[in-house]
Amino acid sequence: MKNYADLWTGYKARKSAGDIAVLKKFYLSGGAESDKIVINAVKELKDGLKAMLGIDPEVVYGQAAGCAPVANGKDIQDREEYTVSLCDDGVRIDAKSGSGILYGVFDVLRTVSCEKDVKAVYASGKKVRPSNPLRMLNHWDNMDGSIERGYSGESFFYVDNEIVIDDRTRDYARLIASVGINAVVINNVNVKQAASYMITDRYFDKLAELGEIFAGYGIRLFLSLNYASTIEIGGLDSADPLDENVIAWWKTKMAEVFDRIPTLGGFLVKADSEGRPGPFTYGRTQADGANMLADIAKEYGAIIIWRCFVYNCRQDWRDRKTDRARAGYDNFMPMDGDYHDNVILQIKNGPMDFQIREPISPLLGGLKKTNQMLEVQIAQEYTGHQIDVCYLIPEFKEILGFRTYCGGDKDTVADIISGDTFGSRYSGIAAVTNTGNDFNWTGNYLAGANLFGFGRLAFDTELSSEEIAEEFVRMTISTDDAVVKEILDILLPSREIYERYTSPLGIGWMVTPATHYGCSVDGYEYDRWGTYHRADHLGIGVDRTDKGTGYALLYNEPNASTYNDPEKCPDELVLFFHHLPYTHKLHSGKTVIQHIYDTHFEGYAEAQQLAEKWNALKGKVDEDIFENVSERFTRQLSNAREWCDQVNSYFFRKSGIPDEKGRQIW
Ligand code: GCW
Repeated sequence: MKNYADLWTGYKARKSAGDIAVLKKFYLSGGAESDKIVINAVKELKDGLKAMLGIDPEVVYGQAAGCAPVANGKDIQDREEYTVSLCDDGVRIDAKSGSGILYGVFDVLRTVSCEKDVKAVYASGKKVRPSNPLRMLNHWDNMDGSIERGYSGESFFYVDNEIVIDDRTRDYARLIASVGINAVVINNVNVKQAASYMITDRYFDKLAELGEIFAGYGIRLFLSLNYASTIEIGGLDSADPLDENVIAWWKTKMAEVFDRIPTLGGFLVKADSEGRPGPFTYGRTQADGANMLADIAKEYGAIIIWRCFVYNCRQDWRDRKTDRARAGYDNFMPMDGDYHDNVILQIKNGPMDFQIREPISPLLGGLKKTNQMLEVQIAQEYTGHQIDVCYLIPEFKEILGFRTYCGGDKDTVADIISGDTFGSRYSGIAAVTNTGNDFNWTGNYLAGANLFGFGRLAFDTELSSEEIAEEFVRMTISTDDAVVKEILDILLPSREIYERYTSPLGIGWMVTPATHYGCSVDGYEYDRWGTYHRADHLGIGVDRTDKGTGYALLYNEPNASTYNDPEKCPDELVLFFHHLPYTHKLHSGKTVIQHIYDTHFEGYAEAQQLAEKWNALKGKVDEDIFENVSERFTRQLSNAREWCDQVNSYFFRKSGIPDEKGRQIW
């Protein structure tokens, strides 16, 4: 018995939709028959079809007889794209590489698993090109087995400072490859203690083995790097990126690392952030640090992913000039064009941190001459710890669809990170992952929708939140239409419901310090982290306009003018940008204070409705899944109630303005 769930690679028996005879034969072209990705793909295909439909398909390599190719070589521009089409006696998957074949196979398995009609889906040939070059998961796993911001058990990569490789590791590779992930960082960006030694002989053999397993599923292994390795493990007294000894040390080190871990794709670096070392210590820029490492890594075809999460975390709360939201822009924008071509800047969204609602980072659409990646978080650090259900794909869709007005037609965040806008070679999207060694991988079973959904969306940013959620539910919970509908009704509104019972109008924070779960309105108000709501008896919000911190003006027009003006600013972000009286009228027609009361009462009531919906599914879904989610809902409701009552009481006590509807406020 496995001690973990198979989730969407579980392949339970399926009803055949339409004529499935065509699934008895597959023509694969693109990858070499001996390519280990192709071998894994064929095994997956055979295992999957056998388990779901009892079919053992014949697999033929190369050109299929009697059916014309749908896509010719010219159309297939990207090595990972694939085309699935039908011919008289079978299905063909055309690709340019093993990865393309693998993704094509997973496409077919998904179709069968969702009980869709294979002939209808592939009748006119389905061609899919990944939207993003890099589709990455960032693990914040520590080598002692703990996970920073982990809400689903311990790490499955590490126990007691050793790397673990077992069946779960292999199944993890399958699981994430099946949704299109092609890169993974396996250690926390806060690289300390044993993790600093990842790039030493102590771990090379295991890392090489792990890299090979991932490579078998088209996934590149990456490591987070300690910027001050020269000091911490190298015995030097400096990490100055322009120091010759430092450069020489890294040259020797990287030669060794890439020799011993040939599949390694490169490194992710958190520098000069929250106590981590970086080039600022030596009076150098972020570009100096990133370029030094990138120039050395380039020889090995590797890349340096450098995070833009650089800000002053020792701020004085009395200081109203320093604005954490600005920090990424201020630290990275001035050097646009200076970062070398194998550096990618990884831009956290939002610009503050991963709050339930923030504007889009102005670096996206600001930077024009720099490779860039978007960073989101599916670990629910600020969004309910995988206790509260919070399907995040609608939020990611909003981010991707945001028009930056950086010039030209292709100006959305999706365009930028796909590499289309500025023609960049390296770009993409990363998520801080929500996995751990819990049986169901993600704590709350429904949080699996975020892991599944992130991969699917990163691969195809055109997919809708609804389509993705439906695939997840059909593949992992139930194919019964009525059950599917009920679960979609829980997942789809869950993010907005979470937003309603937590912090209002884009102000964010108000969370319990350190853990970040549960309400504490003033928890961070008089602290050093730069995260304030500035509420007094008259009003609330942070003035980020031209009269305040000037942050609103970092956007391209017309976004800058929209955000700068409280009359134009969208309601959901208005307190992020403006300090407003409680009596200020929103576009909705409500006052700020009445909006706070209404959304909190509604949000709590809606959370109760979600729980009721789930409880009505007893007996209709697997008992373990039912119990897992049901238990989480119990905790979600007490959390939502606290948020509702504490936020409403706090603002009633500050403002003295009663609720128009006379509901109970404490
Ligand atoms: O939001 C903060 C988290 C830290 C995290 C940091 C980061 C890994 O609270 O735990 O550290 O973001 O993104 O680096």
